[in-house]
Amino acid sequence: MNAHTRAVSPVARALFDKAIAGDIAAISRLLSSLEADDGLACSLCCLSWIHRRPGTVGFTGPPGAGKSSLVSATIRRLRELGATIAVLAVDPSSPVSGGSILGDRFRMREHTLDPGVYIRSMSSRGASGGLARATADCAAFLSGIYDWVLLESVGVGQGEVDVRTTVDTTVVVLNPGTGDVVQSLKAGILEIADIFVVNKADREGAMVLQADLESLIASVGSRGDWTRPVIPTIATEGFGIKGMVDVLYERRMFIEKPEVVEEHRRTQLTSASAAIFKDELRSSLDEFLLSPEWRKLASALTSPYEGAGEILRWLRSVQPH
Ligand SMILES: Nc1nc2c(ncn2[C@@H]2O[C@H](COP(=O)(O)OP(=O)(O)OP(=O)(O)O)[C@@H](O)[C@H]2O)c(=O)[nH]1
Ligand SMILES: [Mg+2]
Repeated sequence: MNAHTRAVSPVARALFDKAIAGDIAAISRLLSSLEADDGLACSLCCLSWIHRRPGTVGFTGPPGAGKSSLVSATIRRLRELGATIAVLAVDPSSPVSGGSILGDRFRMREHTLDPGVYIRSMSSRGASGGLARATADCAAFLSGIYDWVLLESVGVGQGEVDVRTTVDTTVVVLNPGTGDVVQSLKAGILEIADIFVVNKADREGAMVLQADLESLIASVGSRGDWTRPVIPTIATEGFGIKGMVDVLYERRMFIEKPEVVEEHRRTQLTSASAAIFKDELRSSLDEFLLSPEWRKLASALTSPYEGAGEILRWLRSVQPH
């Protein structure tokens, strides 16, 4: 783990300085570096976390809920307000939503020539959750340059947990008439949402879903002083988007409050640190389990608990480099 405690390399520093000044080629190179987890990645990650601002917003929800349409409408509104935006479109690896990439590209097309909008696709392949670990670093980095960083995460399930730790604000997108409320409770969506959007409000049942969500939120109480709003939208027509963007600004002001900022930062650094540690631990363990030392130990084992004990002993004996 020595790579993660090493001082920032001068090469990384130079690249970072160029990127933070808005050099698009440097921005792309830097993001590729973070994504590839190459020799510069650790230094760049460190710099990115130092410069990050609380403008990262994740849109999550079931497949087809209208996340991409909402992101696109949000960009439009933020541009009207003069803000600059980076979009991290996480290419889903799951076969369920794999077909949506083309559609997403199409929905983003109107923004690709706008110099105030930077769009980058990232792959989520290989990550256990919906967002690759590098996404958190890339989002942190881009937040230092652009006023807002918008992410769309793949589907429901384990992915949401990642969204929570990657972004400052999580928007959960649901639709009427799909039994989403019960399902989302099961998937722990209530835990992760900062803002609920009832999209496709042109469909029947939108008001019922909104009322259900509001009573659900009231029953579990607010998180800190932030009361989670439920906003009806029709993303394809731009309905409700102005109000939703106003809430994004309110949320940002809330996170920037001195009494919240420290706690927020601590929570995010804790999750990001734990994610890195788990990754490192997993690869070290995999390596150990292939070693001659383990083969010898495994031959003498009488139970898996004994084996787990041996692994624990090995872990305690591992010294940081
Ligand atoms: N009627 C209606 N249709 C909508 C609305 N918002 C989005 N749609 C449509 O719903 C479909 C899915 O929208 P997307 O924005 O691709 O949804 P998504 O959540 O990004 O989908 P995945 O990325 O595949 O999970 C598209 O055909 C949209 O045109 C809405 O408010 N009302
Ligand atoms: Mg989409």
